[in-house]
Amino acid sequence: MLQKVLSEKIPRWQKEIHSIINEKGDVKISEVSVSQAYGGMRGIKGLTCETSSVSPDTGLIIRGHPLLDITHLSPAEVFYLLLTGDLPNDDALGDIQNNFKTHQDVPSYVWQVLKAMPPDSHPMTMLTTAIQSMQVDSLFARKYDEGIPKTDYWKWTLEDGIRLIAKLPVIAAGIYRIRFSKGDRITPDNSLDWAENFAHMLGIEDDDFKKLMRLYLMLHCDHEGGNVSAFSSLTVSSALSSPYLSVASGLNGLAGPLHGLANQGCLKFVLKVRDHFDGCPSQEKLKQFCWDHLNSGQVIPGYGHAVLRCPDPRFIAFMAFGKDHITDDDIFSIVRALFEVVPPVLNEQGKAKNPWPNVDAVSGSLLYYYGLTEFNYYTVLFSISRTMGMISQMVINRALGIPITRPKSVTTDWIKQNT
Ligand code: CMX
Repeated sequence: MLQKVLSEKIPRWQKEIHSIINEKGDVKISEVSVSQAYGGMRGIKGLTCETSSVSPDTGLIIRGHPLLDITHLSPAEVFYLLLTGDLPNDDALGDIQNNFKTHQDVPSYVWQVLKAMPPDSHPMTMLTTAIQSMQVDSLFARKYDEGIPKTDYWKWTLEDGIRLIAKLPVIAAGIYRIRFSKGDRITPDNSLDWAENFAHMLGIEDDDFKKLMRLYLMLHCDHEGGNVSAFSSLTVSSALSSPYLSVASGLNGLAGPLHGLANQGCLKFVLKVRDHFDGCPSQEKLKQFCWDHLNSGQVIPGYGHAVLRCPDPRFIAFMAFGKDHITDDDIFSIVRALFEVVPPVLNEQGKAKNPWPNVDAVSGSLLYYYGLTEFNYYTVLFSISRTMGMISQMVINRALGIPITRPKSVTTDWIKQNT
């Protein structure tokens, strides 16, 4: 059904973009300064992304919907929204959910690969290795070799994408049970939806945790096109690498401590506070602790952002969940206290352009509360969700015929001679 809906929409999108390029192709939308060339290309408008945008003042907007207006959507609904721009009706939603169930079986070689890895492998390394190993089953790669026309690339990208997304909760839960010696893998329960099933396969049978998983796997789904994981995945995908290789590349970027791994770093920081003070300290003591941390040359994980200039709406949504469900918990109390203390400290320090919390400042504390205490696993959850955004962006870019990514670099000598 998704194929049919997209087959109707794509020609319209292609037509619109062709006429925009014809009419406005020479209009400048950005200029590049020397400091931007040396500064991670921050702020340069140099690519398009149809699935979502991030406004400095309000944060994530998915297909025109500000995030906080749509936190009730399930991950499957948000995947449909990312891809098509519309909310699914019951039939379309049922179709996606069926697809996720039909394709959830994980090939046995994936488990062999995972079990052969060193036992102390990082769960993110295990995840991207598992995903890469499935390249062998890529329909896109096979069809490409058979010589399908360019106009059909998106269809096989979508087919691979759905298969990958369907399997991810099973693979990720399997990684959790293997890596942390939790016993046998738990078989999926097909009466549950994609997110609830993930909670079940982890072995955490709490109804509120299942609710949290629906929210968690919805909130992390996408964050426009220029962040490290989206852009890495986009670049690799633009070479027509399969969705398996492209998603693995993006997730390897997400595994960096300044990006998705910050949720692990953040919980570690919170635990350090708890252990240091044997509980939640006063704001005055917490302030000093933050200053000591900054003065030792480290960043405060979970705070700051390259684009946002406000508290991240994903942070707000998780905080609301925590306030509704958690009472009397040191970890969550420290997270709340940090929200009071850190922004003024970062403002006083005067370096960070955005002193506000991002999603990673709170997400781990909720997982910890429900017993998911292995914090080096947290970015795996982020990855399951973010794969929906990467696949959606990939399908659309291939449908629109966006060519291979190739910005131009210059040498410092060139800058000296030409500026
Ligand atoms: N604590 C301390 N210093 C910080 C800071 C923080 N949380 N955030 C930014 N700064 C510092 C930067 O390190 C930089 O210092 P230098 O000039 O000494 O290099 C200075 O402030 C300016 O940085 P910026 O322009 O405000 O931020 P960037 O766009 O360069 O980087 C980010 C953004 C997220 C990498 C940065 O804020 C950071 O390191 N935050 C902590 C890690 C984190 O939470 N990452 C998760 C982001 C969300 C995600 O992708 O999942």
